[in-house]
Amino acid sequence: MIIRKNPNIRFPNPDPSRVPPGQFVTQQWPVLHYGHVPKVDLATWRFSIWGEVENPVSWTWKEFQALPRTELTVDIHCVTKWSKLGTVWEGVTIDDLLAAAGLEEPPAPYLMAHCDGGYTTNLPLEDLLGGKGLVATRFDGEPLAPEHGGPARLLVPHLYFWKSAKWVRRLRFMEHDEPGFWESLGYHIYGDPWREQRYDGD
Ligand SMILES: Nc1nc2c(c(=O)[nH]1)N[C@H]1C(S)=C(S)[C@@H](COP(=O)(O)O)O[C@H]1N2
Ligand SMILES: [Mo]
Repeated sequence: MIIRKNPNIRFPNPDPSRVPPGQFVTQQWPVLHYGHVPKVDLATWRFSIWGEVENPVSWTWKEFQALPRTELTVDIHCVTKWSKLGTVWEGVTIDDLLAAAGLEEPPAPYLMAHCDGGYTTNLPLEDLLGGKGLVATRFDGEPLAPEHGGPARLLVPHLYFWKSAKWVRRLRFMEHDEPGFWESLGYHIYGDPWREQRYDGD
């Protein structure tokens, strides 16, 4: 028997209404990132909200586990053209995070996600509210694997997957949009897969 690890295996009969233009469906889960998988020590791990907020807040791993948790089943779409349907995640919604931080009003319209290892990606806050964004710590009922961003990654499934920052540690609120890592290197500032916003100018 041949075990195929190739993410490019195509599955011919996905529901076409769930597959954005130019994407193919895979049942594999490719591991893609710039640089190395960081070593993360949960004893010193903190998750923080800072930037344009009155009172920056941070949670220890234990405190973070005590926040309200949400399960989300979603399709994910990578700009390298693979899509994976029906992925099951668990974590803390950005709504619940902001509420736990005592922020009743959205503090600023944009934010930058900062990760262990230095990766960044920018997002309008609007795209994370209303249950659309999660700080995910579990996948398929298991702790999120380090190569997929564990202990915690951002999950913003309606945008290309580079916006779903692995090893996320800080959300920095900003008055004005700024490009993150890939956005500074020619990728689209917003990244809507349904409008094929892959590169700057798309
Ligand atoms: N910290 C960090 N997060 C990251 C990246 C990265 O390089 N560093 N790459 C992004 C890109 S381009 C993709 S496609 C997805 C891949 O996630 P996966 O390895 O879980 O499939 O992670 C995103 N999040
Ligand atoms: Mo990507």
